[in-house]
Amino acid sequence: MIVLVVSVLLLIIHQGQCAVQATAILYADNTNKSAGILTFTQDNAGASVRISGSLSGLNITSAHGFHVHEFGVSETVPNCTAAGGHFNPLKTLHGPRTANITSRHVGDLGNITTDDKGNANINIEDSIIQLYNGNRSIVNLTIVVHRMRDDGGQGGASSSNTTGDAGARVLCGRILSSDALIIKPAMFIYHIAIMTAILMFY
Ligand SMILES: [Cu+2]
Repeated sequence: MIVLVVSVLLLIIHQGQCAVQATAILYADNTNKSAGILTFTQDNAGASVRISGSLSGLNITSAHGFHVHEFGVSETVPNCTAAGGHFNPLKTLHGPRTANITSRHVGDLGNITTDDKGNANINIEDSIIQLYNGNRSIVNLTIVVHRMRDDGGQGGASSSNTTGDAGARVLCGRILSSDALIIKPAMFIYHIAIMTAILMFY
C-alpha cells in the first residue's frame, strides 16, 4: 500500500516539473543550409513559452519579421512558402507581439534583430502561443524569419494587416516536439528505478 502511495505521489510531483519542449532547426529557404536552432519551452499550460537560440546568415543590424506560420514544412529541405499564412486560429488581424490576443495572430512574434555580423540572439517570452495541446499549439507548425521588418500592422501598406509587410521568407523550420524524445522516457526510467528501489527496500 505504502509503495503505491509513494509511487503516485512521486509521479504527481515529477509530472509538475516536466516542462514541455520543442525545437526547430531553421534553414535558408529551399536549402538544407542550417542557420541555427531554436528551443521552445513551456513549464505548464498556464506559463509563457520561452523561445531561445541563435540564428546566423541574416542581413546585418536589421529587424526581421518573426512568425509561426500555419502549416508544417519539410524537416530537411523546407520550402518556406509551403508554410502558408500566419498561424491565425482565432481569425484576427495581424499585430505586434505585444498586442493582446484579439489584436494579433497567435503566430505573430514581432521581430528579431541582428548584430553587425548578421547573427540574431533570441530570447523571447510569449504568453499567447502554446506548446500544450489546444487550438493555440504551435507544435508541428513552422517558424519563419522574413527579410524585412514586421510593421506590426501599422505600416499602412496593403499587406500590413495580414503579413506586417515583412517581405520574403529567408529562413524557416518545422517546430517539432522534443518532449516525447527527451523528457518522458527519462522520467519513465526514473520512476521505474525509484519504484524498484522502494520494492526492494520492502
Ligand atoms: Cu511570417
